[in-house]
Amino acid sequence: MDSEPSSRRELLKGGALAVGAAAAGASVSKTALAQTPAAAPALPSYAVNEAPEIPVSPDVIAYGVRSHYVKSLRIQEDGRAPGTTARYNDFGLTLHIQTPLQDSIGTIQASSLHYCATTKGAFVPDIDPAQHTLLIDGLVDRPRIFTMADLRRFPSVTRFHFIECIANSASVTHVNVQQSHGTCSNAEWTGVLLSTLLKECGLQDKATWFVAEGAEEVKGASTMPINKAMNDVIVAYGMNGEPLRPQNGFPVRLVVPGFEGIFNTKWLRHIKAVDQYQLNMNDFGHIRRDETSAALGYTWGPKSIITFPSGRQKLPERGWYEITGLAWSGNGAVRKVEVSTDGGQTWNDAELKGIPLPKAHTRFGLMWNWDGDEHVIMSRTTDEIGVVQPTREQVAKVLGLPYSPQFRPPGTNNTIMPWKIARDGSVTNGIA
Ligand SMILES: Nc1nc2c(c(=O)[nH]1)N[C@H]1C(S)=C(S)[C@@H](COP(=O)(O)O)O[C@H]1N2
Ligand SMILES: [Mo]
Repeated sequence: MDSEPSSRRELLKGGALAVGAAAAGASVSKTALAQTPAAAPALPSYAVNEAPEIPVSPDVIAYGVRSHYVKSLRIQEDGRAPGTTARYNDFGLTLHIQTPLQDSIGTIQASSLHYCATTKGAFVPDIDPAQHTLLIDGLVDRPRIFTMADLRRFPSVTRFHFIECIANSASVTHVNVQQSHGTCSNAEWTGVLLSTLLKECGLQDKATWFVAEGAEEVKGASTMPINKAMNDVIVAYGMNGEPLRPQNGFPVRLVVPGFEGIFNTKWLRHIKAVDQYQLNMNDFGHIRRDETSAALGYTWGPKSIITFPSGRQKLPERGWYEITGLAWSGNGAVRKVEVSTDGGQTWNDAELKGIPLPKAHTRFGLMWNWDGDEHVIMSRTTDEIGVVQPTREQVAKVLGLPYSPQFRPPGTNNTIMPWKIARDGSVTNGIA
């Protein structure tokens, strides 16, 4: 009986000593260390406010709020503060709300911080799920209307996927990650595979495309290849453990893994199987009448971004830091992430945190001892089908476009993003 606790004590002692030795970078014998134990620092004291000084409202008990010390917030596109007027463009009201990826921890965005985008005059509709239905018709043997309760009776899937708007990384002058990459988020989605519902309705062989439209006035409709529907599209009602938020499509939306954000139809009302490409308002700039070119062209290539240290952050002193960020690809799972701390001359393999999931964010990290000099840091990822995240220079070359240091690829931009660390530790956009 006695031996177990004492040997455990030995083990703990040994463990602590081993850590001490590693930290000191010294190879000292256990006995030598044991004779000179470091004095434990005194725990600093501070005043802890306890109830009833901090009132706990019924809302806090019923739903919960984060600590008031945590300030991370979404912003409107281009850095506008929350609550300011949305941008009007030729199509009507276009609103992008960006997630603070620079503050993100782990791989998912809390639903309250997930980015939001509406297009072409869309406003967030207030939908009663008890009234809402989804119609599937067109080239099917048994057209059918599903209530939300009907959808819950089918076998569900729960999967992590990113959604990324084509407008993400639309400029090269952004000052921080929220502006450069905040129109992309990763969440856990729960729902029924669209293939399950299409089979239930007796999808006909001649169907080659499908159209999905939303419940709001402008419908947010898109046309997609039927092969995508039969592969991995989710008719999702759940997000991060609860029903979707209204801004993200409550009560039901499409999640079209890996495709540009616009295809992830929110407030989903109608799916129609068709045998040719249908032109919708959403398809401006996206027209692809050929199914293969559509499937390839709508898919996000491999992409990654360093979230720390990144624009507007500051390293307080030289020494060890974990360079960390997120990587993803519309082609499948992330296979590899490399980090450069010398402007892309040499690359080091980063550690992938957890098992990379298909078409989902993967967090990476690389320990780095900052020497106090100026550095340009950047990450690049390779996905499971072997595609490597390109530089802007490579994209310009492939597209035959003139390259300048400020070159911004047309369409989806998945190019490598550099951050510049100055001698005072401040971090800025490394492109300009
Ligand atoms: N019905 C409908 N679906 C829509 C939109 C819309 O305006 N209406 N916006 C699309 C766009 S442009 C994007 S990028 C994604 C954003 O999804 P999120 O707001 O959940 O991040 O939803 C898409 N689905
Ligand atoms: Mo979008």
